[in-house]
Amino acid sequence: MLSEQMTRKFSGWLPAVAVAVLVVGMSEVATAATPFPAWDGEPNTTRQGYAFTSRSLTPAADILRNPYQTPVATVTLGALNDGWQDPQVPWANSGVLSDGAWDIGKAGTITVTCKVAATPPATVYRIDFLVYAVAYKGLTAMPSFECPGLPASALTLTQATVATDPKFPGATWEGLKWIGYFDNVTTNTVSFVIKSPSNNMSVIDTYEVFTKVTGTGVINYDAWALEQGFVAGTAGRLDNPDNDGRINMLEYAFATNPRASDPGPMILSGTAITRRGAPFVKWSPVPYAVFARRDDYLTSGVTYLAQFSSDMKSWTTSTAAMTVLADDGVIQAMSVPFPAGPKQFFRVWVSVP
Ligand SMILES: [Ca+2]
Ligand SMILES: [Ca+2]
Ligand SMILES: [Ca+2]
Repeated sequence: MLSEQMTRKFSGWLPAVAVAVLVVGMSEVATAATPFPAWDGEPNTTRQGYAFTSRSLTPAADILRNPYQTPVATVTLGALNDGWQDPQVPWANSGVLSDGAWDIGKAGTITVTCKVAATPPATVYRIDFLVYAVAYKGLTAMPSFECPGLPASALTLTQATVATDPKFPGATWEGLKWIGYFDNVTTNTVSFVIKSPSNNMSVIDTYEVFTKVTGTGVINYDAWALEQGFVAGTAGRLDNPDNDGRINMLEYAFATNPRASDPGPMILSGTAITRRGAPFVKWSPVPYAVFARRDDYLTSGVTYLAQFSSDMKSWTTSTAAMTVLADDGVIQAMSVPFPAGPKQFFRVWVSVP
């Protein structure tokens, strides 16, 4: 006979695993100082680079590795544009390598649309990307970047000076690197848009797009944290910026919102998860505990241990068969039966690499 006394304790530990982020910096003749993603050249990746050596508004890629489709680049000129910057014209801002550049005016755009996989996926997947542009910083302004379908907060920008302009003291060519990713994607075509400000023009020298598809839709903690747009200093696994008692690594493990207080338990309606949240206990038809487990827990390395105790001192990891009650595409509601005993407590241990 089971007592209704129970507790749910949600604990986390950090394993002694260092998470290393490798950024490989290389330079290349065609596109000065391109910061390559660590995964460039791996299977399921593409690369398309534009140096803008002609005045074509639909330039062909100067560097191309995309087995799925020839990408389409479109230059749309905005107000007060000076158009293509010819290397033969004195004073033109023709680029770091003097091979041509586009002054796209105010609110001008350069869009690259490409396939990142041969066909739309049968199951959801994830698209990582790195976009790199070299733009002129003088009387013109830095462009912004938009990836339709992604909020700006999902993008990380790094800016570094590539070269100075000897003709104009103080003017520079700036390298702008944006990284981000889509998850739960069901399309194989993505657009990448660089845009000049509405009140100022930009000159774009080079534009490169790298993509990588991951077939399983795996999202590790660091990628998840990047997508959340955390305020600096609150993205750690043990941080709890929304003060709801659930640290970030558990928000990740249970797929709850790390920026909104949502301390309640998960709610199921039939086989649907109507609210994500903390584990809960059901007493009929037999006593069992239910907790959220990420669909990608195996490939993302997250460990969940369903543990029971009769005294809250000694805990035993359940080896009973678990049942999937529901799946919303990100998490599964896992059911684990209570062991026999007059009084049993339940907790979930979570480790996140
Ligand atoms: Ca150029
Ligand atoms: Ca929290
Ligand atoms: Ca929360």
